[in-house]
Order: sequence, then C-alpha cells, then structure tokens
Amino acid sequence: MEQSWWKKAVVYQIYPKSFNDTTGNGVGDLNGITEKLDYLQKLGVDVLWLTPPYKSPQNDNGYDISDYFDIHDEYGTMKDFDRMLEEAHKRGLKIIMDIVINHTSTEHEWFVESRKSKDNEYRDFYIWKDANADGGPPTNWESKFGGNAWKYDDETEQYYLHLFDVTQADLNWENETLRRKLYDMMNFWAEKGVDGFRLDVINLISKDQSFPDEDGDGDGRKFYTDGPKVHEYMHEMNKEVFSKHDLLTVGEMSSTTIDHCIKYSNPEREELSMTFNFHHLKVDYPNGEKWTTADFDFLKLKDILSTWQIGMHEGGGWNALFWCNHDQPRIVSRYGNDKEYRVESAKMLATTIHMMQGTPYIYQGEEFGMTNPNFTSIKEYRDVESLNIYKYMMENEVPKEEILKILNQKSRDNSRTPVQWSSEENGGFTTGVPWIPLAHNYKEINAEAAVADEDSVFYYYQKLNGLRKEYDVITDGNYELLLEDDPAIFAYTRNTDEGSLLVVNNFYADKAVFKLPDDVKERFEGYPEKEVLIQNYGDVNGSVDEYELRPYESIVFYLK
Ligand code: TEU
Repeated sequence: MEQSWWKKAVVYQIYPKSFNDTTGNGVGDLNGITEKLDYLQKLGVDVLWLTPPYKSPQNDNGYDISDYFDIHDEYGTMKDFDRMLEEAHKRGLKIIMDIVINHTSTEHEWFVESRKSKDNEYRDFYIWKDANADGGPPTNWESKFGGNAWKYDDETEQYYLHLFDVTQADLNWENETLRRKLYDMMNFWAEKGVDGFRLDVINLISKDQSFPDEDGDGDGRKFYTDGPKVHEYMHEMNKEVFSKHDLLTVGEMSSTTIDHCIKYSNPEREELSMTFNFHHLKVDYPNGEKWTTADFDFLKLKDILSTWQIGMHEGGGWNALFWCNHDQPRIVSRYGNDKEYRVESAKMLATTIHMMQGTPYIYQGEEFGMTNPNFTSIKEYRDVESLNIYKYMMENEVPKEEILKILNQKSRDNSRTPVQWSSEENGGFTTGVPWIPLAHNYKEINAEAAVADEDSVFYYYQKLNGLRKEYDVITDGNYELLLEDDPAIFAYTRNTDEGSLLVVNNFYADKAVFKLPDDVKERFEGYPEKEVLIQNYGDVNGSVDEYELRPYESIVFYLK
C-alpha cells in the first residue's frame, strides 16, 4: 500500500494572532502569513497548521468560534484567506485548519437561539440540564479553566455545560442534525482546497449521558474523555468528510491512552491520520499539578516517549511529534537551557523528537530557538487560563511573587508572544502596539539573525526536515530505548532491515560518557558503513561504541 504523504511531512504551526501584522493594529493577520511563505518554504516544512482564524469574540483567542464560515475581522477577509491558500499551494505548502467542534462561542447563532427557550429548534445542539437536588450545578465536574463546568442561565432556568471557558458552550454530539451541520462545514473548507484538519479536543465530544457526579477527587474528566461513542463519531466523520479528500487529520487528545490513540489512528479503522497526546509534557507537573514550579522528571520523560513510540508502532498508530504549541511553554526554556546553551539545547531537543516515528510539528519561533518571555507583571499576561489561575491563587493568599514565578514557567502566554522576525522595534512583528508584549531578547534572538547564521537553529531544523524525506528508517524503523536508567543521556535506536539510526542526546550541561550496550554493539558490527547524519557540535568527539558527550550534545549515526 502506498505510504500516506503526511508520514514524511513536517508541519509548522502558526498562531495567526502572534505571527506577523501587516496593518499596524498590533495583531497578526492572514496577509502577514502570505508575506512569510518564502521563509517557511526555505525552512523546508510541508504543511502549515493555522489555529482558528474564524470569526470569534477572542475570549480564548479564536477557540471560541462564533462563525465557522468567515474570518475574524482583525485577521483579514476570506479573500485574504483564499490568496494565502493559493500562494501556499504555489510553493508546495499545504494548509490544515484548526477545527473546534467540541464547543462553540456563546455568541454563535446556534447558542443564541438555543438559550431562547427549551423548545427552540437549536436547544438540543448544546447540553442543558436542570439543577441538581440541592439546587446547584447538575454535576460537580470542573472546567479546565477553573471553577465548575456548568453555567446557570436565567432565561430558561437551566445550566449549560462548558468544559472550558464559560463563553465556550459544549455541543451535544448525540444530536445527529448538529453532527451533519458540522460535517457540512468541514466539507466547505475541504472543497475550498485546504489539505486537512487539526481537531481541537476531539476526544472530549462524547459524554456519559447519565452525567454522574465525580465521587473521587477527580474533576469529572473520566465521564467525557475518550467517551462512549467517540470512535463511532470519528468513523462517521471519516466517512462523511475525510474519505472524500486526501487529507491530513490530526486529533488533539486530552488525557488519552495509547489504546485509544491506536484506535484513532490505525488506518484500518478509518478514523484519523494521527494523534497528539500530552503525557510527555506533564513530567514537570508534580502529582499531576500544573500550577507549581518544578524541574522536569527526565527518566519519566524517556519512559513516556519510549512507551508511546513502541506502543503506537506495534499497534499501527501514528504519532504527532511535538514539544511546543500555543498552549505550552517554549521547550528550550522548559526542558533545555535558554541561557548559555540555548542553541545547543534547542538543536538537541529537536533531534530527540525528529528522529522518532511520527509526523513532527514545529511551532512558530521554535525553528530559531525563541524562549519564554519571563514577564514580571500580571499586566503582561493575556490568556484566560493565566488570568483565572492568578485570580484563584490571589484569593487563596498565594504570594504574588510566587504566582508570577509559576506563570513564568507554566502559562500558555509563554508561547503566544509575537514572532521575533528582526532586531527592529517590536521584532518586526508590528508597526503598532503588539496585543501582547514581546520577549525582551528579540534584538539578539530573531529569524533574520538566524537565517544569516549558517550554524543557527534554523538551518539545523532545515536539515532535520530534509533527512525525513531521504531516510526511510526515520519513518519506518522500529524503536529501542538504550540506557533507560541513565540520568542524563537519552539514547535510542531506530531499525529496519536496510539500516539503523543511533540517536544519542545529552539533556544536561555536565559532560556524559555514552557506551554502546554489548548486545547492540554486536548487532551493529554487521554494518560496514557508519556515518554521522546530524550533530549539534562541529566535530565528532568519539565513536558509535563510546562517545564523550559535551553539554547538551546531540549526534545521530546512520549505520548500514
Ligand atoms: O486545548 C485543550 C487543552 O487540553 C489545553 O487547553 C489544556 O487543557 C489547557 O492548556 C489547560 O492546561 C485546546 C486548545 O489547544 C486550547 O488553546 C483551547 O484553549 C482549548 O482546547 C479549548 O478550545
């Protein structure tokens, strides 16, 4: 069977609001993306993922959609979208759209109608329930943005469910008429020529219809995560939309499992192409608690990434590989060293996931090592999640300095500062006042400087993007973790009958000596040729059998 095109593709995620502003209103726009297509083509990516550009009140920066068929005013017009799509396709760049269909904005016409009366024709598009026996919310489920997940509506004296912000009302996927309207909307975008979809929290759409209370200390997620009909809905969506076009479809799977992700992404099941999971980005959440300052657990990180590599390979699933996105802090500040080893550690982190099995995703600015902004005041923060947690912690008398330290490490704003294009004012992002402040290091860390420096992180990503197309072992090989208990080295092999990769990464600033385990050494002796595929230092400091790793050193050997 011919291999799907997206198995050798690399995806670049664009958060339009912070990408490039061409009007001077301080907000990025679609024409700003069109202006940077040559840069993205030079980087060697294949697909651009746009986070929601649709009409939205922007309470959650576009993940609260009020009209799926039109473009948010600040981002431009549908004409601008069509031109961007055409110019991208001219350069061989595909576009995938972020589709948010677990919920809509409460300003969406469906919700405006739904809340008017209990017998309105749109009432059942959302999840409305009476108060519980005590007159309170129907269940004790918690919103992921803090507080209870139900909002009382005086108009019809019922509560509606919102797993996220109170202005993001959950859709009732049990309603077939609603599902068909959503498929029609997706076919509208597919028929426009987009090349796929990223499906926002798509594994939350099927709720346990008995709506039970959480009886433990959980937040209710077990009653709607990978829910009872979720695979039925995915298969139906595949039949009604995906099967009619050659699309890349990737599901964002919150708190999911390998077994479900095999089901979502094994092609025999005709659901999705691939899945995002987040377990590797919670190893700095002690006891699962995000809102703390904590070092990451390196051994747990190796274990989780390896378990998913092996499990999905064996199950015929396909991973979306990533460190960064618009919800996560910048990885070079989180698991790397954004001070004296920013370049080395950014390259090492990139190698770690780009040599794995799956489709890699690069988040805007990651390609030249952008860092967290280290804001010093709550006034610089914009994200509803950050502002809610700040308010909650202040109400619980957590010292302001402590809250700011936590936000510095964990907030989603970390990845939402404007792309630093040059050392000009506002990093060349806007001639106006940016909607959110830039990181202060934009004069030194910017795309222009990176493109002018042949040893920059930019050209390292460019090389990684090319290797995937050249070496089948990267897409097809099995995965084997080496030295699993080593406290600093993340080493693994990828293997096919034709050849093997040996990937060796030092995750820390101390030197570390890598020694190839005897059983692997024996196997590798059968390969006469050994070449260095990519490395982040200028010279080779050892051999396949034994290698002295310098701070954050990464090296990949190809053996055949
Ligand atoms: O994210 C869902 C999600 O799981 C994260 O938002 C996470 O719950 C949050 O960061 C708390 O740690 C998707 C989008 O990527 C996100 O930007 C939206 O805010 C969210 O869904 C609601 O649409």
